Amino acid sequence: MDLTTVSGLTEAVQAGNRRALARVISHIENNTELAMPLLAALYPRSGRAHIIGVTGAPGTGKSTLVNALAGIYRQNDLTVGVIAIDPTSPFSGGALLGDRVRMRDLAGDPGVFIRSMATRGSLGGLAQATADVIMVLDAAGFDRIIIETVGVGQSEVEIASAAYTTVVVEAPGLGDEVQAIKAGVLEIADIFAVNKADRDGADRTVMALKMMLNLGAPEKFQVMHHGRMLPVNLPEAENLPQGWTPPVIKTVAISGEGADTLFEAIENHRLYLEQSGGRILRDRLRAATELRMILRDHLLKDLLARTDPAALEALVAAVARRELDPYTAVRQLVHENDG
Ligand SMILES: Nc1nc2c(ncn2[C@@H]2O[C@H](COP(=O)(O)OP(=O)(O)OP(=O)(O)O)[C@@H](O)[C@H]2O)c(=O)[nH]1
Ligand SMILES: [Mg+2]
Repeated sequence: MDLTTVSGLTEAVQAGNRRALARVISHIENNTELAMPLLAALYPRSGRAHIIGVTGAPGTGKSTLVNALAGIYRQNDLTVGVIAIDPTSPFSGGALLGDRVRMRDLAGDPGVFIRSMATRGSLGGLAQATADVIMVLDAAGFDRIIIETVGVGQSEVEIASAAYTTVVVEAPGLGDEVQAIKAGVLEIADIFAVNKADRDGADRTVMALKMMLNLGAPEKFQVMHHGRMLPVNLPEAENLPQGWTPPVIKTVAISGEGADTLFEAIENHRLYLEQSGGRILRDRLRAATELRMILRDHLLKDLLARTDPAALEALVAAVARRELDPYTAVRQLVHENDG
């Protein structure tokens, strides 16, 4: 197969060719001329994978947990793609994870594909590149795709919005749970994992989370899941059953304890989404998020390409000198480029 052409690469990716997969991802990350035709060719082949987001504060054990989860998926004959978005992730450094033996098993296993993506470039850029790589892994036939992100900032929420099931990882003694709720964790969590349950305080963290969930009318969050930042009108949202309360699961990622329960919870959530129509709603939300992301990027690039750099510079200077407010400056920019 010719791995230099769009059709050759597309075919090879679908046939499970690893080298082709790595090449396609490089094209996307480097935004080469082949990137867009490749994405266009692969998109219709995607849409089958279940996408799982794993997020939480630094050092809570996300990578170790993802590793344990991937092992369980393999035991269940399901293939797994892992995308780690974090420069400090052990996945990127090539360092071995907690369970060395299992990791070595995963490393040589064609049913697992691990890729890390650096948090470089603009926020929208990374979120978009991540969405593209997820789509490629999906088209390549991976049954489950796990994305690891750190924290719950806006960019992470954007990245996490690509997931159908979001697992928020907490660890005992790592910061104040109330703080985590403020950061918007309740809105995005479908499942909580309280990792490092071999340490003191895990039960307290579990109780605190359960209390928050009772206070927080979770069914409301479930319906608008990821949609809070996305004011789209979706009639489906009104007909959705509201039956999911995020389970709180204790895990010890280094030994794999509790990972099977987490696996079951994820699969239960997947079934819940399918049976309740939630998957269709999330597909609409994902499409809306992605369209907006690409549109924003496209319009900005397009406008900047048509703008005289000197004129832009003059506007920037005028705003800096307070002779012009930024809103008027933008209106001038947009109108000057009309027609
Ligand atoms: N005691 C204990 N340590 C754990 C557990 N899970 C992970 N660790 C350790 O915690 C440290 C961080 O684990 P990682 O898996 O790298 O955590 P992470 O959340 O991916 O970290 P970042 O990606 O840097 O945010 C490592 O030293 C792990 O061995 C656990 O269940 N119990
Ligand atoms: Mg990590």
